[in-house]
Amino acid sequence: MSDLTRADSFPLRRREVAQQIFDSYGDDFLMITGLGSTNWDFTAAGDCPSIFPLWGAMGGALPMALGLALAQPDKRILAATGDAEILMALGCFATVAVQAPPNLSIVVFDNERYGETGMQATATAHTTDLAAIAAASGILVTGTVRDQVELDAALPLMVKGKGPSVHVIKVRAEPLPFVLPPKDGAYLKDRFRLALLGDDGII
Ligand SMILES: Cc1ncc(C[n+]2csc(CCOP(=O)(O)OP(=O)(O)O)c2C)c(N)n1
Repeated sequence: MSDLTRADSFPLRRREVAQQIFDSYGDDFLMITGLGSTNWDFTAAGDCPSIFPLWGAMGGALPMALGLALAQPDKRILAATGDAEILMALGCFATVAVQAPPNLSIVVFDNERYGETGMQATATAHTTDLAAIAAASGILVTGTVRDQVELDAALPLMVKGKGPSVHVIKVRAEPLPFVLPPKDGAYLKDRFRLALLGDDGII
């Protein structure tokens, strides 16, 4: 039987994990953060123009990151998002596996909850193993990270390793204060394009 409260005591804390990922990234990184909590986590870690936060487009993080990885092969692309967001777009794992961009890392902050909408349990609190689905889709580098030792081992793969990769990080289910990125979509798009393309990015 599943334990719907086990995530309440997972050792890894999402804000600390986000900070460690953010601090490990080089100058050439571009990041897509999924709607809701991962947006707030990476804004807290260090809001910057090369992070594009998706405010409400559930299911959009992987398609956007995949397109970016294919269009910008000289950049490292990181998609960081939640378990429910991934569950809404599971077919993307298959497309990522087939396209296989070596510069794409996918990190799932799996709190086993729909955090933003009331902490209802997701399928990962029951039976669903997202890393296993990614592997069965054909993504060669996959893993589940449950504590700091495993995170320390996985971090170099996430930020430097050959992709595509999927790391599912089991993070504590905890309500945290909002740390919101800018809300204006046109502004976010422009600052991201400027960071990537310079002045030519704005037309
Ligand atoms: C298409 C769509 N359906 C529902 C929502 C409402 N919604 C916003 S965040 C969220 C849950 C996100 O959960 P998860 O991706 O696991 O992130 P967490 O906040 O738990 O880290 C939902 C259902 C939405 N924004 N878009």
